[in-house]
Amino acid sequence: MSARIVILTGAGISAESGLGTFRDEGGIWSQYDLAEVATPEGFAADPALVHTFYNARRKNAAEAIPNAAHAALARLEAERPGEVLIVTQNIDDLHERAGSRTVLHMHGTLRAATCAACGHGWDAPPVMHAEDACPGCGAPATRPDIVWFGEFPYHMDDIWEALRGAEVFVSIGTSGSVYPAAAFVQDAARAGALTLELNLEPSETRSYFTEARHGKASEIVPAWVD
Ligand code: BJW
Repeated sequence: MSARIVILTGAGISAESGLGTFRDEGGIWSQYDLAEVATPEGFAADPALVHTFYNARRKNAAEAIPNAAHAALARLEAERPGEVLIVTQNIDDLHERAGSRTVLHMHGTLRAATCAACGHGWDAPPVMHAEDACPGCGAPATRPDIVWFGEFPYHMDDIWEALRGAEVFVSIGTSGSVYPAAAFVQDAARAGALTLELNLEPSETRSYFTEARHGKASEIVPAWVD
């Protein structure tokens, strides 16, 4: 996959749409134990708890509305067809609902379900339960199609190929604390790309970027695009 501009987004781009970030004060990981809700071991131990967590997040995401930052990225792609790739760590669909077409969800999506027994995939209903049978093999092993800690993120070959060919790499609304996404800036820089961080505050990986602008995504992303 190739694109002149590769854009990595994280929870911060959806914060002003009302979806919580993970590591900010009062964030998701201050309310939930990530080992219980975002690991395969946590799911095996208490699938009902994990479904309750993601059912609530699916409902919040469905009610959220894309903000000016999502809209600006959709505009950028419309103005430069074929040149823009969004790689998102987010499991919401706000990029798509803002009009972005080329989006890779490296940590999965709330819109999909998968079977922990056979790997069959299907569209997630609004509410999922641990005892729901998989439409493929019939096992009561349905799970949200989300990449948890210790699992291999999706689309990695396409992402690494795009990073190798990118002229510009932009990271928006991510703390830079989860790998492999946190290393993308170094991958892109090694390939010769200009690198730009757009975030509320300097991220963990700030020192690897050639340029940074700090502020709310709804302000700094449109300012960069326009
Ligand atoms: C605003 C704003 C506004 C706020 N405007 N900005 C030791 C060392 C290195 C790595 C490891 C290690 N031990 C284990 C690992 C690997 C592990 C990892 O990285 N752990 C770290 C904690 C150290 N990673 C994995 O296990 C991954 N898989 C993997 O590595 O496979 C092997 C592999 C190796 C090599 C290559 C390829 C593969 C899988 C990671 C799965 C992450 N899953 C989660 C949960 C599931 C999805 C979900 O439920 O939503 O994904 S964790 C959570 O963190 C979620 C996010 O996508 C992810 C990143 O968070 P994000 O988006 O950065 O959010 P925050 O809250 O951290 O930051 C928000 C930022 O926005 C802040 O900076 C704010 O300032 C800013 N902000 N408001 C602009 N209005």
